[in-house]
Order: sequence, then structure tokens, then C-alpha cells
Amino acid sequence: RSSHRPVLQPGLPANRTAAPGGDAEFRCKVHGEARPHVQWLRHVEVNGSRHGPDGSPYVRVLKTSGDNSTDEEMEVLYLRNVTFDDAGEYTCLAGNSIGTSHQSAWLVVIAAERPESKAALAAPDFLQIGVYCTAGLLATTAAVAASCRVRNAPEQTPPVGNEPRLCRLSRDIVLQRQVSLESADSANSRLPLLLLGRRFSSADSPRLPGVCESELPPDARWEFPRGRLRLGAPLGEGCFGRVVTAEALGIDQEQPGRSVRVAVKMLKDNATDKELSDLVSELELMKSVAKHRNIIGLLGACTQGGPLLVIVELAAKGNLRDFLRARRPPVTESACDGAGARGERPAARELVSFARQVARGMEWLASNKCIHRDLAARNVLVADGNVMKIADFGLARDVNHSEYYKKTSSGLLPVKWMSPESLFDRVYTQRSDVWSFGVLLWEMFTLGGSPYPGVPVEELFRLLQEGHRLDRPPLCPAEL
Ligand code: YY4
Repeated sequence: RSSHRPVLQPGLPANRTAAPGGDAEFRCKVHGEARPHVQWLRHVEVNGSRHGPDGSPYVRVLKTSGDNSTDEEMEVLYLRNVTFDDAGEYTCLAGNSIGTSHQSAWLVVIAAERPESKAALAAPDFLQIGVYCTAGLLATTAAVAASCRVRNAPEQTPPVGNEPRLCRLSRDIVLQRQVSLESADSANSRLPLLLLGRRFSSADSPRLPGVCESELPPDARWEFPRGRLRLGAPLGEGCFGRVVTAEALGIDQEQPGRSVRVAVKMLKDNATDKELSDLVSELELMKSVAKHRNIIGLLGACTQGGPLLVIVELAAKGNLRDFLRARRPPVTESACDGAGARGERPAARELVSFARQVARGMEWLASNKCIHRDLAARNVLVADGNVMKIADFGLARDVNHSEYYKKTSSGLLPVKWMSPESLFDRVYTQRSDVWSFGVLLWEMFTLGGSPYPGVPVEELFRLLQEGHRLDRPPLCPAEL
């Protein structure tokens, strides 16, 4: 039996360009032990909208694997005699009993020649010519400038009537979407996309500074004017980017004259295309998760006219691990000297309250179909009033085996929070998040202890397989 959802070959389907009347084909390579169910989908508009209220795109099923179709047949989607109406986004969706995976690509339809007689044209044709020219111009500009982004023009200029969709295309780009779903999708027309990740074919090449972010499509719901953001002190830096404090004037629409202290994430100077696409993915995921007191909330973003800045809630007391460790009782008499910097040791009932808040936040994420994959005290932030806020739920995570040996900046091995099925079979579900929650409980009741201290990765595999589990910490009531 297959132990994980189907794996789609990176880079497929690839973007295609075709002339009206010509043919196009998309390919999708599906890997999986059991024979996965495969569908080809076309993204469509419903009542002028491409997404449902929860942000999921509307799609139409074009091709479904059945008894008569071979795997080879399902790997290709042929589009014959294409018209401008065929331009748009296409998705290959593969599912098995564990979950689904999907990746998307775009068809751009560009006229090879201009119509012969202007006089013979009716009004709608003028519209089409305008669009042909724009498409040609964009393609030429993109080729000459070799700037590095693809953008979906309909987001900027809403389609009018049957106006063809235009896609700006520069260098060979793969727009992929990867999802983590627990259940297989049915063959209906709604496809819940969780991680709207844009990954580019040259994922690890350095970015041209300042070029790419300025080409992100604006989103009026979240755009915040750069001029009203005053950046402040750094809060942290790591492989994920750089986070600083900031003052955002008028970000709370109910108090437009007030400045609010916020946290802002941005790319580091030497960031790669992949890191840009990961930050865009994180932003998109945060947009799709509704607000909750126990998760770090998105407040806005500066996507135009400069580097990408993602604005989120500030948690004044830092992360829960640091918070708990700073509240450990001093070990020796002399350690009392530093007592001024230490907080008071949290009582057991406070720890239970923290745990309950984290559970509420995780319940909310799960109901928003979001699997965290790295729940740990380092990824829970503490806001004023000791409100727990789950952090980093929108990060694109590498879960291949080479990552297992990587430590965090504090020297922790994140594999120690992973469930056996995630560790051995790469299965991530709400239930594997519950396992991580168990390790987080252990961290809480050891006031920020390190699980399985000194145990190397290979030894951890053996320990878990043999049924070894973390001990109940002395502070933890047996009931809990
Ligand atoms: C998209 O941007 C996001 C940001 Cl900026 C998305 C997020 O989750 C979806 C989160 Cl959690 C963040 N934030 C973030 O990464 C928001 C954030 C809010 N408040 C703080 N407060 C704070 C941190 C450290 C010290 C005092 C206050 N931090 C936030 N962070 C990071 C968390 C910044 C660094 N963080 C640390 O936990 C650093 C710990 C250092 N320690 C190991 C010594």
C-alpha cells in the first residue's frame, strides 16, 4: 500500500504557448505505489470570480482516469485547435487514499499574425486586436528584458465579456501548486488549494535585486502603503528571512490615526527565487486562514514599488520556548543574581492554559485545512496578556530525508517533534500535528526543555520504533 500521497514530477506540467488554431499539450508525471486517480482541471470563472469565498479556485474537470484510460494516456492533456478562450491555468491533480497532489501550468495563446483588413473588423474584433498587440508587446518586452516573473494579467485588468485571458510570460517558468490534504478530493469542481506556492524553474538562482518583488500582482484587500510603515529593530533572522518590528500608521481601519506596533518579514539581501516564492506562498496561505486569537494574524503587505514586506501581528514576549526558559527557577544561589531578568515560574494551571490556547489555535488551523508540520514551542509566540499565538504555519517545508539532520539556530533537531509516520513514511496529517503537540506539552512542563537530549537522529528512529516515549515531566500532573 502507498504510504503517502502521489508525488508529481517537478516542472510538469510546464507552461505552454500556442497560436489560435494550433495545438498544445500539457504533461504530468505521477509517481506513487498504488495507481493514483488522475484528473486534468481547467481553472474557470464563476460570476466573474476565479475563487470561491474561501479562496479556493473554481475549476472544471477536463479529463478523469477511469477503467479504460491507461496511465500513459492520463499523463498528457491534448488541446486541439486552441482559441483565446483556452488560455489560462491548467492543473494536473493526482490522488490516492492518503491525499492529493497537484501542479499547475499556464497556456498562453498569442496570435501569430494580425488580421488583414481593418475596415472589415467589427467592434469586438478591435478589442481582440488590442489584446493581440498587448500580448505580442508583452512577450517581446519579456524576452528582451529577461526579467524574471510571470503574472496573471486578469488579476490586474478584470476580464470584460469574452475578452481572452492574457498571461505575461518571461523566461521559462513553472508555476506549481503543492497541497497537503488529508482526504482525497472528489471529482467535483471545487479544488481546495492550500499552499498557493509559486516555484520557479530556477528555484535556487539568486534574484536580481529589486526586480522581482515589484512585479507581484497587487491585492487591494491586503496592500498597505509603504510610506506608512516605519521599520524598526530586528527580531530575528534565519533561513526563513528577516523579521523586524515596525510602526504601521492606520493599519487598524477602525483607528486610522493610530500607529500600531507590528512585525514585518522580508527577504534577506542574498535571497534566491525560491525564497521569494516561499515568502509569496506564506503570504497567500496567511490570506486564506481566517483570523483567530491563537494564531499569528496577517495585517497587510507591501508588494508594490519595492521589496516584498509581509506585515503580521507582533507578539511582544517572543517565542514560548525562550519565554519558559527565562522563567525557570535559578539552579544555584549565585544564579539569583540574574533574577531581575527572570520572570516568575508559571504555575501548572497557567501551563495548562497555554496548552489549551495552543490546542485552540491548532483546531482553528485544522478547520482551515492547514497542517502545520512543525508545531513546537519555538513556533508558538507569546503576546501581551500571555496570549499564545501559533507561528510559522504558512512556511513551505522541505520534508526530504536530508533535512532530518538540520538543526535550528538554537541547536534543536526538528525531527524530535515528528510523529513516527511523518518520520518513516512522510505522512503529515492533523494527527501527526497532534503528536507534535504532545512533544510541545512536554516542552511546556519542562519549562522549555529539549526532548531526547543528546540523542542523534539514527538513535531517535530506533528509540521510537522500539516504543520508547518521552517521560512525564515532574511538573506535569499525571492526569495531563
Ligand atoms: C509572514 O511573516 C510572518 C512573521 Cl514575520 C509569519 C509568521 O507566522 C505565520 C510569523 Cl510567526 C512571523 N513572525 C516571526 O517570525 C511574527 C513575529 C511576531 N512577534 C515576534 N516577537 C518577538 C520575537 C522575538 C523576540 C521578541 C519578540 N516575533 C515574530 N517572528 C519571529 C519569531 C521573529 C524572531 N522570532 C523568534 O522567535 C526569535 C527567537 C530568538 N531566540 C531563539 C533567541
